[in-house]
Amino acid sequence: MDAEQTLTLLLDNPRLSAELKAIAQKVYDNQRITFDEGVLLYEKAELSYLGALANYIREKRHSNKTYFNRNFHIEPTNLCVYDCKFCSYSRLIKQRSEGWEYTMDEMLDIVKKYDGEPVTEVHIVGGVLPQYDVEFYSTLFSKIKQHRPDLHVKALTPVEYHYIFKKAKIDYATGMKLMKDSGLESIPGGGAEIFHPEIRDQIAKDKCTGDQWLAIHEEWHKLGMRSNATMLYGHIEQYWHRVDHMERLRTLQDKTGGFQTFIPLKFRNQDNQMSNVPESTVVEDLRNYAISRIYLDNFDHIKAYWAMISRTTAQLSLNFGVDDIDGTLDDTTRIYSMAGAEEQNPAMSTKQLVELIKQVGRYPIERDTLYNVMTDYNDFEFPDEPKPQFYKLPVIN
Ligand code: V47
Ligand code: SF4
Repeated sequence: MDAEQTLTLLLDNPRLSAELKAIAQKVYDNQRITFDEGVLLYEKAELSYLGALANYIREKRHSNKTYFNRNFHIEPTNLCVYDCKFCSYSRLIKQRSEGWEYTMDEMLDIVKKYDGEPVTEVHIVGGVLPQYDVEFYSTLFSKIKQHRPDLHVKALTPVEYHYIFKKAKIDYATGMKLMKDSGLESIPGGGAEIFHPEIRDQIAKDKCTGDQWLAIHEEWHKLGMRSNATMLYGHIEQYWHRVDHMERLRTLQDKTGGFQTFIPLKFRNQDNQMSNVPESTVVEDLRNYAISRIYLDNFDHIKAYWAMISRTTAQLSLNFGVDDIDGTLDDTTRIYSMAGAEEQNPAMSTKQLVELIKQVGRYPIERDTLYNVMTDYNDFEFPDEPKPQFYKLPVIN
């Protein structure tokens, strides 16, 4: 049965409540759901219902295609002037002796380590420290581009940009233009957390507000550039805060069209000041992916960060609206390993990721940052792939 037949069956189900049927009909008719309907989905919809709707949208947009990107990370430092309660980089958690603060040359050495490797993107993200200012980052970006012009620089979040522009006494528009001219090509989705001040003030008090986060992305989009958005869910927020978060993103996306991908980030409770807060269940994670896919009708992609949710949940997520999986290579992103990532060593080779996607009947597509297709792995044979071995089973009489 395909995704359309599944949704049609659901619409014909006499036991489905009128309100959930109305939402399913909207999805079938390609209509946008409202804020209240978003909350209703979180409060009342079962996983199988949500999966039917989200998978219908996913397959209409992307059929079986599942994207991934070969990138590597640079984390300039694991120390931070801010004190986000969920973060293991926070100044209250991290003792200076356990910290690192890379110099410009050390960061360039990391880039050089990947010379000759088939990576298309460097993702730069980490803590906020005073020495990493406008001049530092603009020089870093231009040096990376000088060294390797084909490497896409996806770097920093509005948290860093707000901090460094304020210090340099320049406005967001001037700052983002300067970053673009220095070699910045896109902005990752981090720093969004939960926009609503009722929650943000409790978990991420001093850093940029939700409005400032959105304003910086808006300036970036005005320059014709693309970015991502995240949502840190499953801690002290209520369902309506999640819908409010997505509503703000959907509204900005209507205005600019600059977002590419939405990445729900499951709150992990190790090694931070919120260890007493229980983590969401797998069922809740899948429901959240599905509702994101349904609500954000103007976002092309929903991405799962497999290192945080485990390989099996990542596979499952592909039936709940996700069409993109993050993370290949020997890319041990420490921000996650420290927060209690599902995988102790979150490293997966391209071959393993391709297999993970194929095992659940989807088509792996390697993309670049802007979703240009690099390699279609559907019929691809890895050169060093061992030939399948068949063993004769003993005949038991
Ligand atoms: O903003 C911090 C999150 C984010 C925890 O754009 C935590 O392609 C869970 O944004 N539990 C940074 N999450 C990472 C990020 C990202 C990741 C992958 C891809 C992209 C992209 C962006 O990490 C932070 C924060 O929301 N984070 N601590 C934690 N305990
Ligand atoms: Fe700093 Fe970002 Fe961690 Fe907040 S989430 S403490 S801003 S590294």
